[in-house]
Amino acid sequence: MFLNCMDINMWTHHEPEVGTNPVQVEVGDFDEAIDVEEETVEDIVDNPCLNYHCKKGKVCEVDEGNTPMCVCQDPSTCPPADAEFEHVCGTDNKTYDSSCHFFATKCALEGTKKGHKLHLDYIGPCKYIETCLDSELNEFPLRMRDWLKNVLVTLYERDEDNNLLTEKQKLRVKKIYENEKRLQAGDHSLDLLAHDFEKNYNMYIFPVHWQFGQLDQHPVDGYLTHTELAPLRAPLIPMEHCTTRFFEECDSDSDKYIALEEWASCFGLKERKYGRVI
Ligand SMILES: [Ca+2]
Ligand SMILES: [Ca+2]
Repeated sequence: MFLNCMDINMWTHHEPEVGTNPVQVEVGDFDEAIDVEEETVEDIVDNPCLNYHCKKGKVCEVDEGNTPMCVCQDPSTCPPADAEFEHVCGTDNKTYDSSCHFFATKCALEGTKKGHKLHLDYIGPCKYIETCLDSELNEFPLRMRDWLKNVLVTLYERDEDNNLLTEKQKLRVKKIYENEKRLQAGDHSLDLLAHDFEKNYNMYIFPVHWQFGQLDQHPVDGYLTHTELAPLRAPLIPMEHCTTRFFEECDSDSDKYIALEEWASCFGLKERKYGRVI
């Protein structure tokens, strides 16, 4: 299956709001490695756990002194999954009922080598994923760039008062949207996509950078960790068998982080254009 068959609303089963940027919506689901500061709120007398935030896989409990603390959640307390799309596949190639079950299990393994290596791999039950051939890998950025551009244009069209984009972002997308030479969304041949990238190169720069900015949030440092990339990667893998290989190779220096420069270059952007658009 290819990206150009994908609709912007492919994630709507998680978020019914049409046109919402899937990436913004999903971030919270993958914050396994993001340590949220565990603050105590003094005013809450009755339930010290109210407003006490625990990271995914943990729940708040009070000790003998009525002090709240985060403990691993018992997977059996996770709400049962209503449908198959709530299942997730771990890097251990095991299907978990839901991301809640996954993170609770991961929490129980904290401090072990197994736990350290275990990540949420993709959304949906584990399945056989074809090997990505070199020729297919080369097509991936072509389709992904086109898709990112269409996602942005669709967000812009539907934005109105939703503020899905900042004013500055809207201005940038407006330029793409109003450009008559823009390749309209559709099922295009790879030749046409390649040709359009060459001809309308400037229209592709912002969507690629915008996506990076959407993901680079914890922290905002110009690098994507595995966890930061997850909101884009995890729903894509079951549909696009080159996803894993593409992002692995994006990390060209193999330091486990995708730097902005690495990101831009794996989408085919030329180096000298980087700084201008962020
Ligand atoms: Ca980051
Ligand atoms: Ca890297």
